[in-house]
Amino acid sequence: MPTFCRGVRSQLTSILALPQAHADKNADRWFTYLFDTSLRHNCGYSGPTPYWDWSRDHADLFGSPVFEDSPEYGLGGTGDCGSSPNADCTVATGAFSGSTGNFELAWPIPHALRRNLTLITGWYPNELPQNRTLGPEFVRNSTEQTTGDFFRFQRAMTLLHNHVHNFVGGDLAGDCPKALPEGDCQGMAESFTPNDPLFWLHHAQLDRLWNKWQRHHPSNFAAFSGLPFTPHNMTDPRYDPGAHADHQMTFDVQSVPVAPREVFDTQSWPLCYRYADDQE
Ligand SMILES: [Cu+2]
Repeated sequence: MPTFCRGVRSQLTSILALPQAHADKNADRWFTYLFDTSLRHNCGYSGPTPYWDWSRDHADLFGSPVFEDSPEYGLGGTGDCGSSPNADCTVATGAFSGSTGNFELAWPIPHALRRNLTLITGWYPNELPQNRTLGPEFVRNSTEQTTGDFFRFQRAMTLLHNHVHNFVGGDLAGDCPKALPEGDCQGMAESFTPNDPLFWLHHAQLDRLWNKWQRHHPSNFAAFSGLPFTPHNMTDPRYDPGAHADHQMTFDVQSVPVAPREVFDTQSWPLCYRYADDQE
């Protein structure tokens, strides 16, 4: 499945220059779309856009087929984090294995893909174990019990979002490469989480859930507010009371700004895609 494509890396880095892109649903949709478009234009990719429905694998996340060892279709498993002092969780199996030499990451320093699969419990107080939160029940409640309330839906998605990043660890969790002094990574973690190709499968899944929520009830479809994680804290720099459906989001120097309203409907221009399990 994954074909190595030179040039995408640099494109990606420029798409990535925006921390905001990681924070909310519509930015996510456009961001994933830009990456997908780049794969098609620059690499000639013409297949479907994959997503990882981790809720199906929640009972045994470690055994999920996405982590298979096959160099042809497997994304590889966890890395070696402890066999020697230099071990840096480098992924040694699957298509992106460091040993194949055809997948080298450039940012924040040249390094091989890293993962450190770890099931975290008690990350937040009074919280269910990570793998239960990622299960179908929580997902169903999030999409079906939050009608008309974008903020509550967004909060549930943020929790799911963070859990997967943290479970996979390594690049996806923004762990600093060992070869770089910890201080040099300060504030940069988010900028290299997309190093792991799994990033796109995870974000496509979140986009799919937003789409599901939008179609669950008419009052959800265009429900959007720019409020991020902490609405009670007005000093949070991520709090943007001015954000609304027509607010132009700028991404990078290469792409035109886009307003949330333009990406509400995945099935119309400019997006034009449909999820395989969408109702006609
Ligand atoms: Cu993310």
